[in-house]
Amino acid sequence: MMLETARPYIDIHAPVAEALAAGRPVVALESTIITHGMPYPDNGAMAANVEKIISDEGAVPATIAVVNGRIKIGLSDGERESLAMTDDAMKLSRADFAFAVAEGRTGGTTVAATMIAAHMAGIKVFATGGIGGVHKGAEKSFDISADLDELARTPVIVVSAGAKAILDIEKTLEVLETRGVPVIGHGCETMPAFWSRQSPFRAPLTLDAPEKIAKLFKTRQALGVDGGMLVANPVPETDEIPAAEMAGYIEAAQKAAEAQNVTGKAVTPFLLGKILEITNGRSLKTNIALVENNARVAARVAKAL
Ligand code: PSU
Ligand code: MN
Repeated sequence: MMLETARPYIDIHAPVAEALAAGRPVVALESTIITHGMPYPDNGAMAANVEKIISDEGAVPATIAVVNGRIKIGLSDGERESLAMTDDAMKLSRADFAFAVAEGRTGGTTVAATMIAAHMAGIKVFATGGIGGVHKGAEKSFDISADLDELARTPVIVVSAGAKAILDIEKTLEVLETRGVPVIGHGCETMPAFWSRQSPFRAPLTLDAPEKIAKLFKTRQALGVDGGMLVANPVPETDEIPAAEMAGYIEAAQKAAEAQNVTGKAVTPFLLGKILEITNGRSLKTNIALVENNARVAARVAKAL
């Protein structure tokens, strides 16, 4: 499975290596959410908790990152905590993943880079918060996340809470359709919007059980239809911030980004930080709850595979 020439660059954490060798379920986790998505120490606590949820479900968690140029598939508690405290970590996507390896740098892997590394290691399921997508105003900025192209080409199931509501969800769904990515609402017919359970858009497909998601993945592979799948799993009701309320916070954050000329890969972290500030930390609580919820579903999908 693993490209022979990649092997010297990769460290697979022992419990993950054992599980993969024995064919037991493994769930990959991204690390940009740790390095750029949440403030310290909440980021470290979230990362530890999400790993625990996956273990409790009977799967093995593998948090993926690049540490001093080494591709890490699974981190020890110490490595994970130290990544959470690294304040100059890079944010790594397909474009700069190999740069960090070649230059011995440390970085959090986005959905795109985590999919690449998970696939290298033979991991098929990956839990995150929200994927990157088409930004509002993309017709001017051309800001479209590499996560969408990665979903089109790399055969990994990504369990998310939909696209972040700071994005243009409608355009994100259009690009995913064009690129041949199945978007599956988990138990919902409406596309969730990260902090909120509802967006104004229908989920293109709906499946209501992890077993069915696993079956779809296997069917695609059997048919030679390559690429990944996006599962959109709504945040639990008790933790959601309703879409109408979020809209105002998002607009304010967007205005601040424009006023401060924030562009490129700094946009997502800036908006997340701003929204956290505006909501007095409530958005962070929701973000943590939805990642935990996604980890649970991802572990069940991995078991069903
Ligand atoms: N979800 C979160 N927080 C984050 C991200 C997702 O709750 O920080 C990260 C993911 O790693 C995702 C990335 O892949 O943001 C997208 O960044 P961009 O739009 O620059 O591609
Ligand atoms: Mn971008």
